[in-house]
Amino acid sequence: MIDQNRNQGRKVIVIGAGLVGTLEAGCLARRGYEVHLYEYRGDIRKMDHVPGRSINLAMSIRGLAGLRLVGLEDKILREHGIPMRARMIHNTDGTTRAIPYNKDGKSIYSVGRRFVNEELLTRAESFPNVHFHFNHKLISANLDKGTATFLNTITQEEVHEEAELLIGCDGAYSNLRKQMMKRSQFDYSQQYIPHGYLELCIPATTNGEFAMPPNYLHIWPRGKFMMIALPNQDRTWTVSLFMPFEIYDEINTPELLLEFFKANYPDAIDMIGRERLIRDFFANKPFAMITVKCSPYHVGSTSLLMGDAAHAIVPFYGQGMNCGMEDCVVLNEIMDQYNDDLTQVLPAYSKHRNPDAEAIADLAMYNYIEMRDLVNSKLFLMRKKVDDFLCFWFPNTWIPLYTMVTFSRERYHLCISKKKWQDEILRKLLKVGGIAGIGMGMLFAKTEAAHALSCALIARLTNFTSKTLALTVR
Ligand code: FAD
Ligand code: EGU
Repeated sequence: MIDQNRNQGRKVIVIGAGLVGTLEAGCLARRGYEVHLYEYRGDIRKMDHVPGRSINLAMSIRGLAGLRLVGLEDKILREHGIPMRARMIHNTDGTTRAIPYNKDGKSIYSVGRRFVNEELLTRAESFPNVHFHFNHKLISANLDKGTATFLNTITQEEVHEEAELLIGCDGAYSNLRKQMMKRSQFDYSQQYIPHGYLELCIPATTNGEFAMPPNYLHIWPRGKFMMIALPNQDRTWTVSLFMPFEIYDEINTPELLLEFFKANYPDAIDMIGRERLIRDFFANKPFAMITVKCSPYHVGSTSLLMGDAAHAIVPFYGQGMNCGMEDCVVLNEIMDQYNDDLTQVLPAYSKHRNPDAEAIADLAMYNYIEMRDLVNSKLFLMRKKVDDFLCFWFPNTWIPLYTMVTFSRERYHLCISKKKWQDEILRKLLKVGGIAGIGMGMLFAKTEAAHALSCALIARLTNFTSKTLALTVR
C-alpha cells in the first residue's frame, strides 16, 4: 500500500487535463504529491459542446490498467464501455463478414472520449491534494528550475509558477516539448502522413436502435481510403473516414460526394442519410495525423513528457490513449522502485519507456501502410488462420501480433521482436517446401479429417522448431 503522507508537500505541476494528464494527476495524488493541474480549455464538465477530435476511442487492456490505478476501470467499462468482440468488414458489394478479436472471447471497448475525460477529472478532483487551474495556457517554462508561465485566457494575465516537477501531458503539439527542443542532446522527429480524417455520424434508426450490429468495430477497407465506425452509448455511430488530403479537395460538390460514396461505401449512404452526409462532410475540414518521436522524455529531476506530448502516433492500431495511460502505470512502478527519488525515477522512466513508445509508433505506421492489404481480406484471413492455428498448438509461444498489442501488456518493443521471430519460423517452414504448402492448404480445408491430418503434418514439421519454442516458453 502507498503511504499517503510520504510525498506530502512535494509540488508537481501537470500541464494538460486530457486523458493522460488527468490520470497522472490522480496517480500522483494517491502517492501524496501536491498536484496542480493546468489546462488550456475550460472545465469540459461544464461545457455544452467540446471542440476537438475523435468522439470515441477503442480502449483495451493497457488503458484499463491505467484506469485501475485510480479505481476507475470497472466504472468506465460498466457505465461507458461498449464491448466490440470482432471487426465487421464491409465489402463494396454490401456484404459483411465478422472476424473475432480473440479466441477466448475477449473484447475491446468503445468509449466516449468526453465520458472518460470527465470521469478522470471527477476522480482527480476527489483528492484534496489536487488543484485545478482551467483556462491556463502554458506559454513558457524553465525546465531546469521547474518554473512555468501560464496565460490566464480569461483575464489575459500571466501567471508564474514553480514546482519540484513539471509534467507535460499537453498533447501532440506540446508546448513543454517545444521548450525541450531548445536544449542540446534532445532528439526529435515528426512525420505527417498524406491522409486526413473526417468524422461523420450514423444516427440511431427511427425506432431508436443501432443501425448496425453494435458489438463490432466496423471497417470499410478500400485501399487508398478507409472508413471505420465505433458505437456510441446513444446508439449512434461515429464514422471516421481516412483519405489522402488531395482526394478531399477533389470531392468538392454534393454530386461528387454521393458518387464517391456510391462507388466505395454504398451501404453507408442510407445509414448516414444523404442530407446529413452532405452537410457533415462539407461542414468539417479533415484533420491531419502526425507521428512524433523524441528522446529523452525528461530534463534532470524537474521535467517530464507523457502521453501524446512524448509520443504521438497515427491511430491505425487504436493504441494512442492506451499507450499514454500505460505511461502512467510504468511511471508509477518506477516511482515505487526508486522510492520517489526523482533524480533516479525520471532517467529510468525515459530509458524504459522510449523503446516501447517508438515501437508502437512504428507498428501503427506499419498498419497505416498495411491497411491496404485488408482490402484483400483473403490474405488477411489467411495469415490470421495460420496465426490462429499455431496459437492453438503453441498457446504460450505463438501469440499473434495484434493479440500481444491489444490483449496483453507485453512491452511493445518485445511485440515486434517476437513477431519477427514468428516470421522467421514461418519463412523456414515454407522453405521446407511443398509438404508444408500442402499442410497449409489443408488448414483451409473444411473436413475434420483434413484438419486433423494437417495438424499432425504441421506438428511434425514444426518439431524441429519446437525445441526452440520450448526454450522460449516462460
Ligand atoms: P490529449 O488528449 O490531446 O490532451 C492534451 C490536453 O492538453 C488537452 O486537454 C489540451 O487542451 C491541453 N493542452 C494543450 N496545449 C496546452 C497548453 N499549452 N497549456 C495547457 N494545456 C494544454 N487512442 C486509442 O487508444 N484508441 C483509439 O481508438 C484512438 N483513436 C484515435 C482516433 C483518432 C482519429 C485520433 C487522432 C487519435 C486516436 N487515439 C486513439 C489517440 C488518442 O486520442 C490520444 O493518444 C490521446 O488523446 C492522448 O492523450 P493526451 O492526454 O496525451 O493528449
Ligand atoms: C483506427 C481509427 C482494424 C480507431 C487496424 C484493425 C483504429 C481504431 C486494426 C480509430 C483496422 C486497423 C486494431 C484493434 C484498432 C482491427 C488492430 C484502429 C481502433 C490491426 C477512432 N485496430 N483500431 N488492428 O484489427 O489491432 O480491427 O479511430 F482498420 S482496434 Cl487500421 Cl484491436
